[in-house]
Amino acid sequence: MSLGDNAVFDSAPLSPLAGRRVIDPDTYFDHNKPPTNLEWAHTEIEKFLRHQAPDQRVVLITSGGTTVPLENNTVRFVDNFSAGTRGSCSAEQFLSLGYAVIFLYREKSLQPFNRNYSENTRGMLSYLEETEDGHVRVKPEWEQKIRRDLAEYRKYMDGDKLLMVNFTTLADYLFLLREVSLMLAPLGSRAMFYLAAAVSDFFIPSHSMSEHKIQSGDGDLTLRMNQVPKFLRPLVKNWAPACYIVSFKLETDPELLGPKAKHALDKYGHQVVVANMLDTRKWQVWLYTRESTEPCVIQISQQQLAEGRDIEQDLTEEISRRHKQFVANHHNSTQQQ
Ligand code: PAZ
Repeated sequence: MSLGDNAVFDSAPLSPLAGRRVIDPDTYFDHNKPPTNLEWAHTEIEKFLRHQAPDQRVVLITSGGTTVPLENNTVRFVDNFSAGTRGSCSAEQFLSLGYAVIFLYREKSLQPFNRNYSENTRGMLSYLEETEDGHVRVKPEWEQKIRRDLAEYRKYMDGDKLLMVNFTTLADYLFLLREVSLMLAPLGSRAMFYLAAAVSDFFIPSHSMSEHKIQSGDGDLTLRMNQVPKFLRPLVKNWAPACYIVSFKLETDPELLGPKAKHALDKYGHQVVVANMLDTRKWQVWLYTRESTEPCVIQISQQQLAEGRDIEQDLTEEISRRHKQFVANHHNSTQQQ
């Protein structure tokens, strides 16, 4: 790795996979800085959970992509494609299904209800116009839609049904995920994790990064990145073992998607893997569970897609139905004890 004179090289043990370095999750937290909003998030989540009824189902939705900084004083970072459509749209659907939603999202990615005004190439000003008497107002053709979205947004925010917490880097995300998980764990089966964020698989540990902007004077830049520890394992086994956990798997090679989704289920033992392909993710997903050898396909037609139907409507209904069953099974098994 050539990251300038300040770079310190990571000394984590080499895994049996040649050239790959695997760090355990605890070591990760010991060597990276928590985000500045961690304490704020803790306080807000505590308040949010206190306001929920005892039988309220709560879902943590993660959304958007994590960044991986290349410098401690970050000028450059590695990013990914995720816009936050899946997460923000699913948040709206889960709210309408009666869930309380903690929305952990990448700063500046799509947010529930607001997403309708930032997804396209228009800027905010294109929704506004100046009246003859010099006031600014929403263009009449947008008024009904904006009124509806605003009313929904206010209803859920003011009613303590939607809490939004943002992250930017991989480290922000992982610290916040652990924090929320530990706080949701006491809810047991009533809490769901819906992990739709696109989380980087590789990173540069903080102590191995250049402190300042990498200089171009040394010629080509070679990056060597560590493998991010698999956080699904401690999430399922230690942080929130009684909760309902839905992870997502994205691939571009169709041959890999099914085997990798099944492998994740076997390895981590959680409830559902939602598998999707990069280029068809807006109209086709597969649900893998340990109860069935064949995945459940959720699909909408091209026409429905063109007419503005979101696949998340069907996806969240199916997940919610399965979660309800999980809660009921858990209830029955505790009654019998
Ligand atoms: O955010 P988006 O709507 O553009 O994309 C959603 C998605 C493809 C990131 C999500 O459905 C997903 O698969 N998340 C997990 C990605 C992964 O395998 O890490």
